[in-house]
Amino acid sequence: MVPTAVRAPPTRKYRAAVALLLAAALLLAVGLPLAAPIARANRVVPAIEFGRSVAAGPSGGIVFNVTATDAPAFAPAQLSGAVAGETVTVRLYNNGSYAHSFTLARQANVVLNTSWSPAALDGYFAQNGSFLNLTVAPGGSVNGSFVLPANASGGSFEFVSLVPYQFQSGMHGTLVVGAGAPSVTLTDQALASLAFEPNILVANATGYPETLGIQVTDVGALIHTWTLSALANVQITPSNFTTFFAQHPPVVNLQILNPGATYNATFLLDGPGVYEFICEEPGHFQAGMFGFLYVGVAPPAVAAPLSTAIVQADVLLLAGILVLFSVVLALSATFMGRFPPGRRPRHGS
Ligand SMILES: [Cu+2]
Repeated sequence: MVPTAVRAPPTRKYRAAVALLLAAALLLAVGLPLAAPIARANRVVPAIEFGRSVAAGPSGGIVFNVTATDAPAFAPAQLSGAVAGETVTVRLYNNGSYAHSFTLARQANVVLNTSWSPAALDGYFAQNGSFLNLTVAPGGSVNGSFVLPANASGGSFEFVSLVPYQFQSGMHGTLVVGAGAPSVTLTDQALASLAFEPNILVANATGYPETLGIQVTDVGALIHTWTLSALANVQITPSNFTTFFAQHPPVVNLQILNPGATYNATFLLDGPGVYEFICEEPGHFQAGMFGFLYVGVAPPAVAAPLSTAIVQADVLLLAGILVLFSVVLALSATFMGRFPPGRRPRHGS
């Protein structure tokens, strides 16, 4: 089967093949250099710094998110993780249709008697004072802070609702002050580029619940928050985080209000997993201000949803497909050229 005369193959297909090859070359020449900086910007910074027993500053401290319900009850009813000397902030949410109060006794290790009348309960607080006395309207939220005295270490402090008959019906809880400092204090930075660095934090917990510390320095010029999800292994998004945190109050919500300053918080996690943290300032999460805290589980080995390898592989794959098409076209053009042109189906001009 040696062809004696080969009919000239259709040049249109060769032209298409050459065009595809040029497109592939262009894609490689432009796409690969573009992919590198994109990937660099999205890389996960694996540098994790561990510190020990960082004292909470006056601007930091621990934040407890407490929901008052019409049960009536406090959720959670047990608050722990705070240490003596630190600033305690309570963010009180009311998801019911009655007013509630969060009134925290100053006396350690005193259990108030639920058979007391509302007047007797009021009388107790009038006499002994309270660390905090917040009242929250239906559907509302309110914040309050106080500093735990040094002698509070290891103590239990009861909090109640002073709205008549709510305490008597079970609306009370306990703030347990830890004896020590966090086992691990993680450090993070809020950057001017609207990112946290590192955005992967790792804590090797020894047992649960585990007390951890976070230290965030604002190295940019804007205000931020460092807001940590209370739920492990749940990914939150810029579109759902407001709803999510309304339903699941964050375990830490540091308000980073002074550029250049460092903020601390101590918090408690109930179990291992990956906890997402974000900045709640409008637009910041969307711009990339989020990260993940790995507690008792291994952090991603090579990580990054957009690594150099993945982006460049996309470019290479696309170029490869173009080359393949051009080869097929060229081959078919050569092959088809051996048949009378009349046999080829004709497509539009
Ligand atoms: Cu921010």
